[in-house]
Amino acid sequence: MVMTAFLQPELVRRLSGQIDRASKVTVAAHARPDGDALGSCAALAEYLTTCRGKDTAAILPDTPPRNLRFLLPDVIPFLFHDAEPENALRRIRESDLVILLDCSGFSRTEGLEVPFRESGAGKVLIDHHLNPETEDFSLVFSTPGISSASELLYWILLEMPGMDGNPRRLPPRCAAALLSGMTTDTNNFANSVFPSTLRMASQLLEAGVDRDAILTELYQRSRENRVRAMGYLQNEGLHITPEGVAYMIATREIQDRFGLEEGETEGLVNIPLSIEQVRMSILLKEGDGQYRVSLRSKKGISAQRCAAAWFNGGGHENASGGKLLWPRDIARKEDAAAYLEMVSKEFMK
Ligand SMILES: [Mn+2]
Repeated sequence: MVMTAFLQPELVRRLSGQIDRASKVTVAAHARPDGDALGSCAALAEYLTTCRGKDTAAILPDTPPRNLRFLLPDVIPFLFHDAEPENALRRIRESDLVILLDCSGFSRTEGLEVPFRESGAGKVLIDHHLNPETEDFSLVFSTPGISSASELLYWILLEMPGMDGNPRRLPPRCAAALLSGMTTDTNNFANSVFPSTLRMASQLLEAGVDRDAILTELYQRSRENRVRAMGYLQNEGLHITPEGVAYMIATREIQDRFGLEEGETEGLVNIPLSIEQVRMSILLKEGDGQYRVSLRSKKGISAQRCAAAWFNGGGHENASGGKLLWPRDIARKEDAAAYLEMVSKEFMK
């Protein structure tokens, strides 16, 4: 028996029953998908197709960044709402079961929030963020004390009928996607690593997953300009407040100068935490009418509370996200640095 303490067998039985009764199953995750969002969706889609024979599709609000596209299955449809809105919406209408992963609720699917909420499909949540929107779901797996949605899904799949807790029974692409999602969410085993996380990694390696190939895809295929942009932001763009908050602002101008693509600032926000006096790190990335905000904090400082109080967001205790809008939160986009200095004074006192 591999059951981990955070998983209730009764819930897994109910999930399995819902899968049995469904004919069209759709998996989904949050906007601007990261490795855990895409990895958990790809893994579950592979499982549902290969092991359960279900008509399966995945719907994501946005096209994933280039470095994550190796996770996309060959034959299972992955529909991106920004690229093919009609097909994505039709699929939601046709689905009789929706499983949302790596996402505290439908509000994090942005443009898909209302279509998902209005859908008559059964709805299941599998997630590891704080404060899940449980009222929208008939079945909720919510475990904040775990590395990733991919890890939570791993332990769920091992409890499914016929698996006998044996990871060798997972389809190979499913196993690889789970290890990929967990690897990115732990920042390659640097954060949010629990005993169960290392057990999962160990079991998947024993089952034959090629971790070196995954690392090559995730961390050794960057464009030169990405590294140069990261260097520029850490040099000219890094500010540290007297209260120990580091911040960087990737303006549109900087993004254009380096030709930065979606997802290419991934990981940057973690770097200032290596400085001794820095207790929290904030990265702002300029978009249309808003900055997207990433926050990371050291133990004892809650990035989650800061994101909720000042940046319209949330997530995990030490890793959160949000947004800063103008003219609502700040009058002009040029006021972002002054806002961050103010947040540092107010939040850290
Ligand atoms: Mn995650």
